[in-house]
Amino acid sequence: MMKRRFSVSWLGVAVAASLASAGCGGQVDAGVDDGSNPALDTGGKCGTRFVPQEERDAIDAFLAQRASELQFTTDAARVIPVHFHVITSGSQGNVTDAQLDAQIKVLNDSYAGRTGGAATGFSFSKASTDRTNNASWYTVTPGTTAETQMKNALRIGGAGDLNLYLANIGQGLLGWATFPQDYKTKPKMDGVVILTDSIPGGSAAPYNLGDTATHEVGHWVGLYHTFQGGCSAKNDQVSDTPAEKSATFGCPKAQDSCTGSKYPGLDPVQNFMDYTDDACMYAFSAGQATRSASMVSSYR
Ligand SMILES: [Ca+2]
Ligand SMILES: [Zn+2]
Repeated sequence: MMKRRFSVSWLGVAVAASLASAGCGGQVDAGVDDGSNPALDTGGKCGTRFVPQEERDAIDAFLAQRASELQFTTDAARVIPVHFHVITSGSQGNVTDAQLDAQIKVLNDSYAGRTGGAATGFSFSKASTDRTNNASWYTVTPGTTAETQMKNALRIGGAGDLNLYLANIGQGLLGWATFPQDYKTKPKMDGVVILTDSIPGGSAAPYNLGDTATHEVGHWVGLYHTFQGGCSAKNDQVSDTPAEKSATFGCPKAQDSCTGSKYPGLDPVQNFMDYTDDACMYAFSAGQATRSASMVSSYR
């Protein structure tokens, strides 16, 4: 499918990147964290909610306390069972089992560091697949009745089970996810929703190599966007991902949006938690591996 693209301006600052999609509300993470733009409507490619700095700080305090109490180690392997929920509308969206297996392989290669990044302790195993013909769920978007109905009807397992919904998501979004800390209060809503055509063999080029799932599962294991917090000391709460001012699209060779001695390093545009093309994102950082292990150990 073609992704809609457009450019927007905010407070006179041109957001020059062509942004995939439109119509997203203030819940999505636009990468700007100065508190002045709760209704910023950039239309990111990811509809995962924006986690405010206070919540991020509280979580990190909890992780630090837990680490000191439990002598927490981050290298433990964890196999994550994946429950695929394929939403169809008549003959549309009915992807093959081989495509789902290919998506599992992308997740495993990405999280094992086989594509060039750091190895996390996570691997993924297809645990179940169900297929549901429902025209209104097929165009599900974040925060809707369709989302609640779909997840209440289909979700399987506990906090450590990854429920991966495939649908022809509306609003031009590629996907969205819930965070580990959200499970406790909304267990049925826990999971990841991705655009059907983003999986390997899908038609959502340049986002059809399976990295939408890699990115959204990154949120599900507790990672923020690399541009979370923009040019700030903590930005994405990961020390080895250089600060990045806003989401990067396309495939820039090198880019440095947060400059000066305060913000060393080039933008992590090759990181799975940015918005670049699938062919251009291939890495998690060691710090992200540590953070995600800590988050999953603490909350899942
Ligand atoms: Ca960082
Ligand atoms: Zn995202």
